[in-house]
Amino acid sequence: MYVKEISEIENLIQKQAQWRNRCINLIASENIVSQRVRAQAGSDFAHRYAEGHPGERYYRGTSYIDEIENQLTTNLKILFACDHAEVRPISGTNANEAVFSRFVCPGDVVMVNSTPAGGHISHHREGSLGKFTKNIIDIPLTADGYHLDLEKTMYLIEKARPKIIVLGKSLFLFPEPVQELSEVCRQYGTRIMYDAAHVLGLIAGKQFQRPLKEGAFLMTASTHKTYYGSQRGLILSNMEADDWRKIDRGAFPGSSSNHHLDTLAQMAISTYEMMEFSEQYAVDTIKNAKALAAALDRFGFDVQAKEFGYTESHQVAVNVRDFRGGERVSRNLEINDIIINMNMLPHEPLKSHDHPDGIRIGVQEMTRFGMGAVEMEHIAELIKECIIDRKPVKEEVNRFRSEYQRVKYSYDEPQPRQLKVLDGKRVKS
Ligand code: DSN
Repeated sequence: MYVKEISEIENLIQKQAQWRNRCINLIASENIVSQRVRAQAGSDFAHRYAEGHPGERYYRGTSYIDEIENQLTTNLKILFACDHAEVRPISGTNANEAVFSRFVCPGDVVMVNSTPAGGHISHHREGSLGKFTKNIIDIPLTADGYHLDLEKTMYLIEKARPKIIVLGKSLFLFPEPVQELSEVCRQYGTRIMYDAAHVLGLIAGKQFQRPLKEGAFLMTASTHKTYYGSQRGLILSNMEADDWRKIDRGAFPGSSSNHHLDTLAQMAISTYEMMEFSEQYAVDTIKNAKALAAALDRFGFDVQAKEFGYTESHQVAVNVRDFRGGERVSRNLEINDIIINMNMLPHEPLKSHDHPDGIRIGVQEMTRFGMGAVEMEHIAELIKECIIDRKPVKEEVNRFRSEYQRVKYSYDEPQPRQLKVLDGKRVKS
């Protein structure tokens, strides 16, 4: 009865894959998984349940996922040098909710990055945090807007005694001063929560700050931005066992029931890829972001934080008010198969969220396809031609992108041909 409708959906799925494969994808919160990880999407685990912990499930039939989950947890503890890893949240927001639901009570003060400053929606009054307290205050920023004002923040911590300060954000150009705040936070009983969603892969690759080492009480994250895993969430920490039990209950039954076992198995594979390749990937990603920022600046764009070297992450922020704002610019780029998102910049009032001055660009996905500084220069040129010269660039975007199809930093790469022994002779396999 619905055969035609189903075909239409299948057709849309195919069209999406073909289209985004022709595009220069620069959304800072996305990435692609390797072929090897993708091949496991929709495995038998996609149909199963496994509430609880490996070996102590509420369901039978879980012995294989138990083994996978144990391996993943062990590997994450090694990769991030921490005592605890909670892998059951199915998204970054879900991970944040697991924390807020156990550590924030009505009336508690919590300090966060404001939305224009880049704070994630789950840290806010309208998002997950707002379900647990309304007493949410913004972290003060320095005049440039991209750094926390240390003196004012310390003063506020002393006066307001927040239960938690949430560092880490979605417009995330520079490391947060975790170490610098850790002493004053200890003194006033404030716990530092670090939302590493955007920079998890850079932390894994040891090219960004190490929040847990610097004094963060815990780190939450999603697993599919600079950490090129399946779409899930994580909580990592060195906290005491009593506190960790609260996180455990926050994750299940607090913020999830079943935890989507097929993407968990994919995440276990991605984590091995990260263990092997994240260092080089993080180095290349940050180098590319700096190269793209410098080229856009040279072509006449108002690239943010120039006096600080533009960026130390995978992101670049640009004020495009002179080109009719982020909404118009992102739309024009999309017509030309360059995909970015409009973004509020720190100087903007909250009400500008539908028509902000800014765009946010992330280079992590194109880096994964093997692009380097030369390619970043070409992407900047295409953006300039599209936005400043108002020329169509779609054809060149598609041609250029067709040259970058293989997912690097993974076991998808052609391996050196193995020599194997056959009948006493060494031959190529
Ligand atoms: N809102 C997403 C981002 O684009 O940064 C993260 O969840």
